[in-house]
Amino acid sequence: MSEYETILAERKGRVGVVTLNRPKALNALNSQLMREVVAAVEAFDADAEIGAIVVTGSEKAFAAGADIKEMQSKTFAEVYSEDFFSEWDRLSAVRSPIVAAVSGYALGGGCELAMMCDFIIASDTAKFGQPEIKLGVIPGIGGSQRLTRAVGKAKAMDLCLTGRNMDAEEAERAGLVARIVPAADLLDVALDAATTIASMSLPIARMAKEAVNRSFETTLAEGVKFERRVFHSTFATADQKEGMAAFVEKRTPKFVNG
Ligand code: CO8
Repeated sequence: MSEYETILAERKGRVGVVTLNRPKALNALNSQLMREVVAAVEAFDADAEIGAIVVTGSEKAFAAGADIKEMQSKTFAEVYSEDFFSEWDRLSAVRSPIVAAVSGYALGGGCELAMMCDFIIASDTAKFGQPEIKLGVIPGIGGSQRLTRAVGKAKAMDLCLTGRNMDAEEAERAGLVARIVPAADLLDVALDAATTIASMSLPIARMAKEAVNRSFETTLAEGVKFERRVFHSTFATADQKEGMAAFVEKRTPKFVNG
């Protein structure tokens, strides 16, 4: 897909891989990159052959934040009228599971982009932070909300108020990161995880994602009720019959995504 200039988008089997590609700016997230990431991820989401998506950057930087040079001279009226950065919200509406493979810097908008994905696999070199305060702004792509939900108030306040970074170990201990792997293995491990997800029934994987995400938006009792109704609805699919038959018959299931 050569229509993109700031990212690479390629298929690896049933996985769509989006690689941020502005190496000279450490993958800083300018408007063009934002539009291209959203377009590529949405295109993979709409593609029946794709069962999961990986978003990644370079070894040195997943993304060093929103593009400071692009933002520097904007006025309040401009950012307010454009609803600057609101396009990123479209990633939250993507139904396919998205894995973030993070190496090096994931700062500011970079950390926020990683948190918009469904889970983060980090290399042992990864560094996460919300350093916006050092620039005289605050997180603007959901960092103050998603980081707090991921790691709790104490650490979110620490990071947002001091602007310090946390390394991969600290991020994993705090619950931001699902797994840490050696930098050289990062993409392989992320692709492996995404390929495993893509081998499941696509609608059932989407239901699992929807159910987990619901926990952030509702009470426990309502969330459990929602989960149970979705669980019940899995029994209307051929893939539930196939998955359980395959277990009983001691064979690998052949899901039909229906
Ligand atoms: N924006 C633009 N350019 C950047 C950015 C960035 N976020 N980060 C790095 N670059 C550029 C540098 O300017 C430099 O370009 P040049 O060679 O032309 O000078 C190039 O990338 C390489 O960077 P460094 O030379 O600085 O590389 P180092 O290895 O020395 O340092 C760091 C790496 C520590 C990551 C450093 O680059 C850095 O601190 N970057 C900025 C990190 C940051 O503050 N990120 C938060 C940005 S703000 C944000 O994300 C959300 C704002 C929300 C606003 C909401 C509005 C509605």
